Amino acid sequence: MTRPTTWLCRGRRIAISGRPLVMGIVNVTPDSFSDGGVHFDPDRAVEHGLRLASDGADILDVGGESTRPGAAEVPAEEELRRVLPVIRGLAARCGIPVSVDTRKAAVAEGALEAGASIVNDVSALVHDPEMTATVLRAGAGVVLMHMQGTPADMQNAPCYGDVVGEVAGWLKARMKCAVEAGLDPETLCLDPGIGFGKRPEHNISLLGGLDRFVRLGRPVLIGLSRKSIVGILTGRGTSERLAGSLAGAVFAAMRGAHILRVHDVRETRDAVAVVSALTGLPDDSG
Ligand code: PT1
Repeated sequence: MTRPTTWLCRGRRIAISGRPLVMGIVNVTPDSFSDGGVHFDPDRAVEHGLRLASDGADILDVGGESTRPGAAEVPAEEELRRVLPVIRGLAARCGIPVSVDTRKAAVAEGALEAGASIVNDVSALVHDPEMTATVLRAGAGVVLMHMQGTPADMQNAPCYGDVVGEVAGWLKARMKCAVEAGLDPETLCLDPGIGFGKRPEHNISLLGGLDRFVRLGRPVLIGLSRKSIVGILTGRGTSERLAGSLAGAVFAAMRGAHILRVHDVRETRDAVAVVSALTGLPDDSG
């Protein structure tokens, strides 16, 4: 299987052949699991995003609805009110592609109009029947993520026979469905959804079996920054999970992950620079 070399996002080709890219998280929510409320004010959220860009982020992911376990759904109008000024500000000033983390077509539509070029949909175009048409019209890049259940109920009783096989099979089916609907396969990116309807052992299996996702032929995104899996393995609270998160990021990079979604951009860039040099992945930093 050839390694994909680009990710097509609204006519812009993001190079993904070398070191893993770092996607910086910009939460605009009062209740996010690790930094909720910190950047709830739009100006401060833009400032934070610009800081992540100068820290070396390759992509910024802006989200106005928390999808952590147990989180409640946010109405589209409220989600739009939160993310639009931030996406507008960042798209105009940050110089790197901006992604919107949403399951709603109306939010994606507004975000794309405001300058976003990627839709990160944790429901893989399932939640909103209008989402496929929205991303198709814009030619946006799309992250298809796997989740068992919904954020509200996903941790109740996650259950799999062969978690890696089931998640890979499901992502492959979602990819086929997207292409049949007219999306360019080159716009797609895949994500096994660490922490989304998974027990600790499921998350561990998914990371160990990451090559199965890489073999699907599209870029693979991994988000485990500060998540409870890191907390369980280290015994640390959300604010003390940097070292564990970096170890997970390095492991994912070594197993072929193309994009790492993280809170701590500067530290992850350093970790990725070292691991890339030692494993012979080209690194374009300098
Ligand atoms: C992710 C991701 C995301 N994660 C993509 N988008 C979150 N593509 C939001 C916990 O167990 O991995 N990939 N958007 C955040 N969601 C969670 C899930 C946060 C689980 C925390 C946990 O602590």
